[in-house]
Amino acid sequence: MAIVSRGFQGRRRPSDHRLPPGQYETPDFPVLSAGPTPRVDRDTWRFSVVTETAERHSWTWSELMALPAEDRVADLHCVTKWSKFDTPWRGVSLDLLLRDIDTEAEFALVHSYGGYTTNLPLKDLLDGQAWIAYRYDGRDLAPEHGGPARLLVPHLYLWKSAKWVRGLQLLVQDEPGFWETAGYHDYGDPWREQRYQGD
Ligand SMILES: Nc1nc2c(c(=O)[nH]1)N[C@H]1C(S)=C(S)[C@@H](COP(=O)(O)O)O[C@H]1N2
Ligand SMILES: [Mo]
Repeated sequence: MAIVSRGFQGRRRPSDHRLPPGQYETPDFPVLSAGPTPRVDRDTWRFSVVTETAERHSWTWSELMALPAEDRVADLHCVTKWSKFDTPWRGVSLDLLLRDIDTEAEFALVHSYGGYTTNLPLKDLLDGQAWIAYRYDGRDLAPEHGGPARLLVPHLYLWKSAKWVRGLQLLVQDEPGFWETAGYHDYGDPWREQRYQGD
């Protein structure tokens, strides 16, 4: 929307302006999972994108590892009000994974091993805004934080960053995921404090 600062995506906010409304900063990295941590074997792991015409594109773990990775330092904002600054990740950009996919879809429903889902506009996964992240702070991503791989989409509340990510379902019409069905906001912009439906 017409909020002037939204135009300056690449520019770091001054540190006193890095905390979205209603958030507090923590040095911890809390674990928030709606169920048990699924055990995901790299040998059988797949990341799949299924389009609205049921066209499927899949990557094995070794295919993902063969793609160029990006290092990205991000501030994380959880809807339970903690924010963590300067978290260092490595992953593959969704721009790369979605590059050759032919779609008219405007929405994505993200699916995880274990059954978790979350929805977001497809455009929020593009233009250097989202990664399939598999390393954190120089190490393989720990299972409790979503290893072997999770979605990282740091400009939205962290519930959109699906842990144990398994794939994307591309949709012409938006469909709510797990927390969105339970009353959380469809989009979840921390800077507009979009915590719940109607915010
Ligand atoms: N698969 C899956 N992904 C998930 C969740 C979950 O329960 N299952 N919780 C979400 C929520 S609410 C948050 S705040 C973050 C927490 O990530 P962390 O445990 O690495 O801090 O993961 C998000 N991704
Ligand atoms: Mo969360």
